[in-house]
Amino acid sequence: MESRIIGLKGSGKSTLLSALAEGRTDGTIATVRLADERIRRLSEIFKPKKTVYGEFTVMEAVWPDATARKGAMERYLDQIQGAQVFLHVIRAFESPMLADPADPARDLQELDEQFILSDLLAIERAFERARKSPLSDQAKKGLERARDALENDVPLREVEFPDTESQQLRSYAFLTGVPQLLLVNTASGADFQPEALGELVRNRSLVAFPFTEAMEVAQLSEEEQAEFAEAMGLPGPATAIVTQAAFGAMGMISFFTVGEDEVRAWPIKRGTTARQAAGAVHSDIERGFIRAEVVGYEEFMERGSLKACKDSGVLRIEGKEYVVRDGEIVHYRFNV
Ligand SMILES: Nc1nc2c(ncn2[C@@H]2O[C@H](COP(=O)(O)OP(=O)(O)OP(=O)(O)O)[C@@H](O)[C@H]2O)c(=O)[nH]1
Ligand SMILES: [Mg+2]
Repeated sequence: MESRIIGLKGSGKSTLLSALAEGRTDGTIATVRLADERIRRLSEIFKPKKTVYGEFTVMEAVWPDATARKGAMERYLDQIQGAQVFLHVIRAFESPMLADPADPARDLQELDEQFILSDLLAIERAFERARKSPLSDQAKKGLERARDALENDVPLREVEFPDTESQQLRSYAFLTGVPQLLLVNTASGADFQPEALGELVRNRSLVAFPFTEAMEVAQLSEEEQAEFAEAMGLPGPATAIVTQAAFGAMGMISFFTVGEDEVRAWPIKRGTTARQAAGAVHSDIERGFIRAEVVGYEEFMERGSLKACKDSGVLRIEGKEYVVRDGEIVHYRFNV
């Protein structure tokens, strides 16, 4: 999974990256583990040779300097292509390095407007090119629907396109189509009221905490992090808060495979069927799918072993169209 940290100059993007990376970063990019207490507990039960968490790639996209030469904004917009989720950083602390006082609403609005403009421009260019090589009807309809929304300040992630249109639009990789998580960087000890941003939040999840303190907590051992985060009044260690919220914003869930060799989390889109989900594990399992044996995480934890689940009848047999739910432990039967 790919994410990008976006946000205006000096908002705290690099600080967030180092808090998330817990020391494992080369400066602009880090691989961050998707915090999941359930995997840790399953691992305690199975004591597998290997425990695998979900992972995110997190990359900082550096906001262009006001003094940067022409084309800097275009390069910036290129840098953020390919992300499945944006971690949108908003400054709510007074910075000695910046002339402007903190104004989260102004900053949020500025970046949102940039994204809308960028998408409108892409649509305009698409219509221009269409004069030479015409667009399909579906593409044209999709682009018109997108333009109408954007002209009314509605980001494309809020627009429901018919399947035929959204397929046509995928190649444009519109910025406002990407889900966002709002991360407000507060001054330490300061409370942040999301109401301060009012309507601007739209339907995005929002988490507020002081990044500098989160970065300090991230230097500690795993055991100490939760304790210190609580003592400092943070909602939790940065990796836990941010990865879980980002995961939710993308509409992703996890299912688990368990055993003596490996306990592993598999991130999938909500709504994925058992057979499609098998493809995440191995294409052979998807192709040779026979059935899935499924038990919910809580049901499993109450019984403590797969055998006990089977004996008490909570281990279900599901077919290929079954929609996998968050936290389910899945064992595939397949033949190749
Ligand atoms: N007071 C305070 N200062 C912070 C906080 N977070 C970041 N800073 C400071 O603000 C400055 C900018 O932070 P960065 O993390 O480098 O911000 P950035 O968004 O990566 O900046 P650019 O990459 O230049 O756009 C640094 O001097 C930080 O120490 C915070 O929560 N409180
Ligand atoms: Mg930076």
